[in-house]
Amino acid sequence: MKSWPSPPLPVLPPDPAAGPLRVHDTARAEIVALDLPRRVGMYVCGITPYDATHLGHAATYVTFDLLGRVLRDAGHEVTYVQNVTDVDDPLLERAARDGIAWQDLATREIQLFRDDMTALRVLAPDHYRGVVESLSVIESAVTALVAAGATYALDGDLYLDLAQRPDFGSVSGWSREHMLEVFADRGGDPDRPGKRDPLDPLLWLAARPGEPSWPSDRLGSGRPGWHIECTAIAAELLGIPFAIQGGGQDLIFPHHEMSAVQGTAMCGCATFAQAYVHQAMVGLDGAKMSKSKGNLVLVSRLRADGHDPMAIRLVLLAQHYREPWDWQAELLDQATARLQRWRQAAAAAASAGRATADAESVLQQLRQRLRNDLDTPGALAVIDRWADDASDGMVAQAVDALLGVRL
Ligand code: 5CA
Ligand code: ZN
Repeated sequence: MKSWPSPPLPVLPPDPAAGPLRVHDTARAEIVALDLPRRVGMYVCGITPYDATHLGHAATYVTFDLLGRVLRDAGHEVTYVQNVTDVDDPLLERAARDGIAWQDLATREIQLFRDDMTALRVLAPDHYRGVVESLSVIESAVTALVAAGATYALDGDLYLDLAQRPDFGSVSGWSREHMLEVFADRGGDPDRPGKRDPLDPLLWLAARPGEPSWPSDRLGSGRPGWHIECTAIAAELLGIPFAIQGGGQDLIFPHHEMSAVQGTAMCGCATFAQAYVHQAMVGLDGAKMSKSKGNLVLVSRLRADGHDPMAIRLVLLAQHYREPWDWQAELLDQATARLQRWRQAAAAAASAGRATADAESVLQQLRQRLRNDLDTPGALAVIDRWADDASDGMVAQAVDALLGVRL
């Protein structure tokens, strides 16, 4: 489906001393130096469009925007794929509650998300894919798993048989007890009688009265389970294995664990993605900000209240992606003041119209910080110091190219 317009990406002087990009990989539970080919694939889990973009979503997509910028700056060609879960239980339930067609709810919220991403200057994915438009790809993926003998049927529904999958657990590293604690709350059905293992993920849900379904000669009418949508879309557009699987930490289990184990079962290979990068949860008053709880601060609300989207972006960048944090209005005040300081410095530098050795050092420090596990608080401190004795217009270009903040 249509994504959104990408902002222009300034070209920076090449970096002769580009070191490896270091980032935290959930599967290895440590910061790793990424060893990647020039062309890399990045798959980031997109929204389920039943409510408007909140700051937790924005934090996740700005983090992966940043990772994409840093990869490009290090000379990689990035293919960025993001999905939209435009049919799934939470969307159907919300549409029924609000007396609106699920398709209309999805269309409205996807458009709002596009507008928010555009305002935040998030580079658009190369492929923005909904589930509904990917049904034949997903159907083929499930069919391949059936043909490989990796599945079993239960009253017309299909499950992956985890007992056959020795790599299950390798993404999260969680114990079975931990998995079982959260599975039901995160879309799983551990208590369904007849499942071989309570954790087995649903691949295909046979048509139910009153629910949307699509015909399938091979599987019978139905609709896909949640995890297989991401496995199938990533496999089609990036191939398995690909470089980076991303999303919020709430997706580590079951979503990314299941997407990965389904992916390795499909390709008969050992790895689904080379690194799993996860954004910590953004909260409000001590609880995870979530559409299901309704404790939301919406990007669109802040924009409508007249806040500069670049200040909103700076609030997000001021937090390290692996540290959970709570939204507070003062954070936006601080970011607004910081943006003003930076803009004054950029204007002063532009009118002075000169490039100095200082700018090269700022750029180098910025790159160093970001390549070190996306150290955005450190990167912002570099620009703060520059703004204190502003001397060079090139820094504004670097702030735009690497941090996505237009001064
Ligand atoms: N459609 C699925 C992924 S395939 C989904 O999780 N959708 S979502 O709308 O619930 O979330 C969209 C993205 O925002 C996911 O990557 C999720 O991990 C992330 N996210 C959701 N809530 C928060 C939060 N409070 N803080 C940070 N990230 C969040
Ligand atoms: Zn996903």
